[in-house]
Amino acid sequence: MNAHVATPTVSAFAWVPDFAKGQVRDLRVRWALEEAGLPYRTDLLSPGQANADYRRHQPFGQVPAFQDGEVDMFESGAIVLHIAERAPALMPTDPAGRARTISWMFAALNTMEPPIQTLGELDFFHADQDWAKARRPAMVAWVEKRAAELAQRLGDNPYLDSDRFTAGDLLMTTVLRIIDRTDLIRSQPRLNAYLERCTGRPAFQKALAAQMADFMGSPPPGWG
Ligand SMILES: N[C@@H](CCC(=O)N[C@@H](CS)C(=O)NCC(=O)O)C(=O)O
Repeated sequence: MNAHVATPTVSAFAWVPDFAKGQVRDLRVRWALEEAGLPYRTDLLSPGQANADYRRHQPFGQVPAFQDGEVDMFESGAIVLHIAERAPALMPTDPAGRARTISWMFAALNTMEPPIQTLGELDFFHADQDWAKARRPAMVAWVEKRAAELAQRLGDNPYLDSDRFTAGDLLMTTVLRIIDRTDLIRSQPRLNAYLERCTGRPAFQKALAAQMADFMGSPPPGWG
């Protein structure tokens, strides 16, 4: 990163319910910064603090938002791409390698995440409702199909781009973890080993510990 660029700031929540701890999407950005060896600071939002001022940075009131003195941006995938473009640890610099990395980043967010996130929402928020029970088998089948295809492509390679970890693995890992309470991913030996490999990286462990350590805020009324 250029010398003039300021210490990156990542927005995150000061408190979330237990099921979301370790899952909030600022984790992606923290992890990318750790892999890139870049120190950062966090801007912790209290519950309900996504006000008009914050929405100038994140129009939907979500986390993460990101500023580094050069850019002011939102969307975890876009932020990770911004970091990866400046960090060879996250993306090869040759055009073909860069294209492969970006393809996997979009595959994680645009092909794998929709069914996985939908299934996660069914299980986290609507599990007791009849419509969710009726919808779930089709979502499970969709996730299983994509997981099998991903495992097939991964083969015996350690990472999606063969033997090199990239921002594609970073995003894919965070997506696959969304449904870690099911065995849909972990029951695939290759995907289980892949997740263990990626989450075993020191940068991931550091990012996860930092997110957990930041959950110091008080729950909003009615949550605690
Ligand atoms: N596509 C966005 C999604 C961000 C997102 O869903 N953030 C969640 C936390 S993981 C959030 O802020 N939820 C609160 C809300 O949507 O109001 C991204 O990847 O940055």
